[in-house]
Amino acid sequence: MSFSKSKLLLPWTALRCGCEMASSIAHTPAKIGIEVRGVDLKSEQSKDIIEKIKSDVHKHRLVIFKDQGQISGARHVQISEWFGDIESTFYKHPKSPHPDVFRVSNDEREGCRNVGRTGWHIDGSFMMEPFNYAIYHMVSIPKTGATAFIGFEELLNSLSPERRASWERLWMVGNSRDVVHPLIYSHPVTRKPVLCFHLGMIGCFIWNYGSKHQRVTDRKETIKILQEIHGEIVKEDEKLVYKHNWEPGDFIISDNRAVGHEATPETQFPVSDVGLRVLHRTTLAGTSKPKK
Ligand SMILES: O=C(O)CCC(=O)C(=O)O
Ligand SMILES: [Fe+2]
Repeated sequence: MSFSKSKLLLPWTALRCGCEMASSIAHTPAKIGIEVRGVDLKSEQSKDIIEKIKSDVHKHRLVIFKDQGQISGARHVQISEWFGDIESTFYKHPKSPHPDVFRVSNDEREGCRNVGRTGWHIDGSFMMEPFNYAIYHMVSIPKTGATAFIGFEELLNSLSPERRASWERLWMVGNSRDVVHPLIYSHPVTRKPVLCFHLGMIGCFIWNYGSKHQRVTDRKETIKILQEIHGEIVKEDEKLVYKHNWEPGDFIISDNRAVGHEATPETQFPVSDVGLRVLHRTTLAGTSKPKK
């Protein structure tokens, strides 16, 4: 995988305030996310660096820190707290290093299996206030087992005007709780249009929610719309998709509301074939209900 150098080298270097470690930033191929080298998240960071990281997370949607070695559960939680309050809704696996760290694996003795495998999603789409950020660190790297991401800006820009107009009229209803969210809404920080969905956890859609033309989709139409969304994400040989192939020491901060993601099938390949996969993840409590 090759990365083109971006022109963003300077701010990071400058913010290091003369530190001997060279920082560099490069864009990922699908143009979502940046790779950052030369920042050691294990050590304390200045307020300026933390603010720079936060603004880059909103600007680039994924900030991929390279060469971080093994970050402990406690440190993962500390870094996460830069972004707000952690909210942990998941099953606590006995091997989790911290109660606020979700441990995902291809071996059920090591972590929760089949996470993120039921469809493209944002984390917490079924909550009143979906998670603001998701923060990932792979602590045991398998030979294969990428996490796939899609930038919502790119996805929305790629739609035909007709499709965009029809999605603007859709609201999603979660299948387990009575949560209704607009499929397309405005990101509260960047004000850019983004999507809210979980293709495996939507019970139905409502057309023109709240208007007198409101209509709930039946199962058949629901499936058709889910397939339509999936088809737009993976169209043209997945040209909009960024597949992150994990390398040792990767630590990713994502703007959960600005990107969709899915665990690829390879994430569940057996340990005997691909080696042990263990991913640590935290999620940051949402602070607003999606609204148009
Ligand atoms: O295992 C992965 O690559 C991602 C799983 C997922 O969707 C999540 O942790 O939120
Ligand atoms: Fe997820």
